[in-house]
Amino acid sequence: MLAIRTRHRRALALAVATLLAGPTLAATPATATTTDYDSTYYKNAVGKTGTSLKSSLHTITSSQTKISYSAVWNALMATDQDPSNSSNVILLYSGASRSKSLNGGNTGDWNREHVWAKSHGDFGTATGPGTDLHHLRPEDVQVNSIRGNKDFDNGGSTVSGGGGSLTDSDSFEPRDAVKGDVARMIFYMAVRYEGGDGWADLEVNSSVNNGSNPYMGKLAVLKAWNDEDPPDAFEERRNQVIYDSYQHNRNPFIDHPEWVEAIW
Ligand SMILES: [Ca+2]
Ligand SMILES: [Ca+2]
Ligand SMILES: [Ca+2]
Repeated sequence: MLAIRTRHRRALALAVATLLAGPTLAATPATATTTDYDSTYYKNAVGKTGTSLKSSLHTITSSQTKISYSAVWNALMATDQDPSNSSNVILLYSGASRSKSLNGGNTGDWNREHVWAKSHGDFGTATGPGTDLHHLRPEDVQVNSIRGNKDFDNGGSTVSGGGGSLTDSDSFEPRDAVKGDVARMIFYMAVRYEGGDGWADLEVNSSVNNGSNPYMGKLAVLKAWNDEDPPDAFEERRNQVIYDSYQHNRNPFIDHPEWVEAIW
């Protein structure tokens, strides 16, 4: 279903681009599509499903440059820059645009949110999963604190300053516009970290209250969010900046959201 919808979206974008460009440029899409990587970066994964696809994507994404936790500050200023104000970043859950210079730990500052809560697998902020930009986002200090290490699920009451996010005692539901972003970050972590590199094997499960176990829930909810909120230009640009300028690896589920269903 999603694959069909994604193809429709791309086909529509191409049709519009062709109309705008006129007949002389009809043979050349105006913008690159993520599928450009299928014959290169994803060459060994294309056509596979299930554990075979997961294994291929693990190998592909494990070839990466790792950065320090202190370097994450400047990286987030680039990856999450407000498209309409280059002095600001967009905060993940709240959706607010805030000055890059307000990075820190005080009220009104933004800090480095681990979307895969760092206590789930206890990886901390040493160079590794705790500094992997594919799941790190700028977030308001207080909203980040409210999310804490909760698993993801639907429901709860409104989070103050959370842009429409909801929470209850055991789970957090981000605003609609980033539900898919959150899901694809979680699925990236599950594929990237398989326990063979000195870190815990991170996996998605169907629970909340996962605590310090290396799991994140809930699988069915995250799958639905991936479907409801497909990748947009902000998320795709972010993936490209991480690939080009920092880690030189990609989040496969931003390029191929249908691979979520193919694996899980
Ligand atoms: Ca709950
Ligand atoms: Ca989104
Ligand atoms: Ca894993």
